[in-house]
Amino acid sequence: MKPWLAFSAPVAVAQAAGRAIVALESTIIAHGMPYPENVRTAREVESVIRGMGAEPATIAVIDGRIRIGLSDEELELLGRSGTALKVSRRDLPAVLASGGLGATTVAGTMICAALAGIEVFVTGGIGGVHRGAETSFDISADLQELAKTSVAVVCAGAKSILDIGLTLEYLETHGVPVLSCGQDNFAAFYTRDSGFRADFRFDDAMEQARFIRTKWDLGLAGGVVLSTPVPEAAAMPREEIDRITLQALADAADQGIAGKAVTPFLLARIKALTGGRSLATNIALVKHNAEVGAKLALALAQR
Ligand code: PSU
Ligand code: MN
Repeated sequence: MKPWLAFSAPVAVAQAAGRAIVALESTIIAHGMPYPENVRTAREVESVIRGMGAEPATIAVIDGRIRIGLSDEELELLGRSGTALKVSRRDLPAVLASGGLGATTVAGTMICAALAGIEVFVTGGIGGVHRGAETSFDISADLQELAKTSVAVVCAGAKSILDIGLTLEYLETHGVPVLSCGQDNFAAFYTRDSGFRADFRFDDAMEQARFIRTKWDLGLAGGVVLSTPVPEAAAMPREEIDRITLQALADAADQGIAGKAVTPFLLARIKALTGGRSLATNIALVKHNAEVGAKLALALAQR
């Protein structure tokens, strides 16, 4: 396995010292936000994690290796290339074998983090069961990855472009616990409350770590979702985001968008329809997730 993995020097040093490491995805950089906000946010999120005493490890595929930890230049490359492939479980062998540039999704990043021995991964929002999945069969590979790969995924819930109720049902079926930090309910990305309860609430990182360690000690392989809501001041008005979401979904249907293009299309449409305000919310919630994730990684490393 090791020939496929390449650790940056800071991540290698942190790992050798047994320090807390937090994985970060790169699809959010290459396909989730526009340049240059994407690169700036990626750097800021890394510095939030460093400031909390943990080591960030942004993950991508570059020149035929899975890179665990990127330099500023590599973040820049991913952020402005415009040609990075969106890499989920299905795509990983192809991008490695071809030597292309790959931005890992939640599923792709979980796989790479697990290979690298990293237990905590911070993202914005997880993929899920799309609205209308009963006819489109569009269910993100993120959910199957959560079912089998033992990484804790810290997020601000799932976007309302998805069917959040069905997403939670799917996770329950696959035995994936959904924890919430700071409130009882699962978060809805741009807004704090999805209207659905999380399975368990743990506000304290030591409690989260105890739950997660217990699951894995029992040999119950698979991920854990830790949802934390967007900070109040950065949340979007619910009615506005609901209206814009419906518009974006209608546009996707009109244009026949399908497969892996669906999520990036919807994210870009929402950003355009909110006049860029959704981007500010997105940036704020990722930084907040980074704080929560760093605390969790420190607690897991301490146990
Ligand atoms: N949701 C977001 N922002 C994102 C994504 C999802 O709010 O950037 C990205 C993540 O990388 C996630 C992927 O893993 O989209 C899911 O894509 P799909 O629905 O095609 O599985
Ligand atoms: Mn899909």
